Amino acid sequence: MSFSFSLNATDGAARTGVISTPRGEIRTPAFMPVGTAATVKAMMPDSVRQTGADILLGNTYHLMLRPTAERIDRLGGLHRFMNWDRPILTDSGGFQVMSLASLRKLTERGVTFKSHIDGSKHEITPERSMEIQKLLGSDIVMAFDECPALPADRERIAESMRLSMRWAQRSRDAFGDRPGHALFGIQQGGLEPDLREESAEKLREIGFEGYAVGGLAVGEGQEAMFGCLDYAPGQLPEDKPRYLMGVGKPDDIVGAVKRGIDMMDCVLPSRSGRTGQAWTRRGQVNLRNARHADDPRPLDEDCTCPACRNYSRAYLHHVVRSQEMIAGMLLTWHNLHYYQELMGGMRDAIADHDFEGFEARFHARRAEGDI
Ligand code: PRF
Ligand code: ZN
Repeated sequence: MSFSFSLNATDGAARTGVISTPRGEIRTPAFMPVGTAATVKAMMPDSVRQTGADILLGNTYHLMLRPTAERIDRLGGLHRFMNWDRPILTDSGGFQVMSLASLRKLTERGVTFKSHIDGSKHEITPERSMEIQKLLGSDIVMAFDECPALPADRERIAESMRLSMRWAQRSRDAFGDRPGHALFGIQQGGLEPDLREESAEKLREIGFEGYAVGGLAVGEGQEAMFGCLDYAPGQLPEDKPRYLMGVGKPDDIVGAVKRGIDMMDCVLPSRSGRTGQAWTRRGQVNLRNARHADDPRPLDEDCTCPACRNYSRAYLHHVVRSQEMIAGMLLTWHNLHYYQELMGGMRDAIADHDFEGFEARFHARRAEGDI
């Protein structure tokens, strides 16, 4: 069986469909929980699946440093290593080098850097990134790219985008022919429509199984991001999945799907769960807040996750304040469950040609606020 994408319905620019892979189907729009270090922190893989996730994201950068891609390969690949047998998408490393590593040096060849863990020296090139992602056994491999933080001047954005496009070609050449596995190209070009188009044209020319919109959610703000998403997805092939990297809050996700995005990932639901933050239909709730201390009600009475079915706000408040491990476990579960419900709601609304109604209800409930 090979890798394919089929669209089931569209509503305006919004789309719903299915990505088929030998490791299972991915319903789109899809949210990918982040499993950076071969674990979605505080969650067992079966629990992640129970929240409704079809696919996880892993990271080249972290895994190459620890425990190394070669060790994971010797142990049977990332799926077996972390006990997740469904699809895994891996990011290619460049973006994480730029945000986490020290002494970074960028050349035509690739990037050299010192590990944020032990200061050891490493290099990633497009060829090495493809090799690492193959050793991991990733189902969806990302091309190796580079992305400047915004705001940046146009010349810097153009140069960086053109370097990423040369790396995209080298990534395609090094990836080779791997039936059942996909390589996604990554569009760059900041907030400049003509640079985004130049990037998209180059990627279309090379040819990929899917296309990411990269270089957004890097400091430009939601309005500017939506401004770019008003045209960027439309510059990419209609018959291939479109992935918005590293986004975002629930309202970012709804706005991105409305503009034609099929896949997203973000650490927010898992990371904020570990700091006592919950996301619900009524917006963000901070369980550390003293107003929950005596509250016998569930976090969200409409939610069917274990945190909401079995525990009170008072209990969640207590374990957050006491820094008990179960606080991170329950809130991560709830947040991932909420995100997956949100995606399912959007898939159904698009199939029913009622995305507008969905969006209106989404914003109305948040406007009421937490009660
Ligand atoms: N490129 C890669 N990974 C990323 C990004 C990117 O531009 C972003 C930007 N939001 C997040 N993760 N390779
Ligand atoms: Zn819940």
